[in-house]
Amino acid sequence: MTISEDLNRRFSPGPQLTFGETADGLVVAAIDTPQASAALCLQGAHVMTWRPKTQAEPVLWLSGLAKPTPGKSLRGGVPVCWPWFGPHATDGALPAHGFARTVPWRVAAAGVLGDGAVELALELVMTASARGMWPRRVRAGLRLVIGETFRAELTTVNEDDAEVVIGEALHTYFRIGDIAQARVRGLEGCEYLDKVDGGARKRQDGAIGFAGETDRIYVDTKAACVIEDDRLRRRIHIAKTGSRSTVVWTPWTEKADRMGDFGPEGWRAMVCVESANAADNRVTIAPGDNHTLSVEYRAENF
Ligand code: TA6
Repeated sequence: MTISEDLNRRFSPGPQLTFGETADGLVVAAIDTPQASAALCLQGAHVMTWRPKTQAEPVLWLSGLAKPTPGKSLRGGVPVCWPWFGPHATDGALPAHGFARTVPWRVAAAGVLGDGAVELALELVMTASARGMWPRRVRAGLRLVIGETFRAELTTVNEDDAEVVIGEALHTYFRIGDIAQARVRGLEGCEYLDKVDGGARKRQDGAIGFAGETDRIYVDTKAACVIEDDRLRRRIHIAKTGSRSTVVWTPWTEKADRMGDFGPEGWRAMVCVESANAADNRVTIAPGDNHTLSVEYRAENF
C-alpha cells in the first residue's frame, strides 16, 4: 500500500479530501467541496491553492514554476515560516524563515465539518537535520479549516524544560489582478521596519500602495487587513489572532527576476500579506506552555 493509499484509508472522508503522491513521493492533498477547492503538499504543511467557488480566480497565488520538490519550499501559497522569521539571528548558514516549510508533516486528523468545510490537523515531523539546526523539545501543529473562508492555526508547544523564543509567519501569497492597481488597508499609523531602506523605522501614512519593491515588517499590530483589488474587483479580508507583526512584500520586477521562480511577470499578480511574530514581536513560550497564531481569509467581490 502506498503512503497516499494508507492516508486515504485512514483519513479521507470521501471525495471532499483525497491524498495522492508526486513522482518524487511527496504527498499532496486535494480538497473539493461545494464551497471551495484547494490543494496542499504535506511537506511543509504547504497550502498551495485555495479557490472559493464564489471566486473566478484563486485567492492564493502560486508561481507557474512551483513544483513540489523534496527539501525545497514552494513559491506561493502559504509557506509556514517557523521557528524563526527571515535570516537566522546568528547563523547565516541556516535556511531563511526556518525549516518548517521544507520538512515532512504528518496528518493527525481530518474530516468534514457541519458547514461542509474540510478540517485537517497536521504535525511537524522533527527530522534529524531540523533537530541539528534547533535542538529543542518543541512541537508545531497546523490546523486548517478550508471552505468558503480559509482558517489556519499554527500552534507551538514547548515541551522543553526552558523557555523558547520563536519567530513565525504564515507567509501568504495572495492572488491579485495587478499589483499597481491594488492596495492594503488596515495598517494606517502603524510603525514598520523598511527592509528596502536598511530596516529604517517608519510610520505608515494612509493605505499601502505599490510602485516598486516593498518589504515591510509592521510591528506591534493586531490589526486586520484588507487587500483592495481594482482589477479583479474584489477585497480579500485578512483577520488574525496571536500575531503582533504583519509583513507586506512585493519583490517587484528586478528582485523577482533575480529570484528566478516567479515565472513571467508573476510578481504582478501577487502580494504577500503575512501574519507573523517577527523582529520586536518574537514570542517567548515558557516550559509546558503553548502559543497559537491564527488567520482567517475571506474574499468579497464588489
Ligand atoms: O517576507 C518577505 C521576505 O522576507 C522577503 O525579504 C523575501 O526574502 C521573501 O520573504 C521570500 O523569502 P524566500 O526565502 O521564500 O525566498
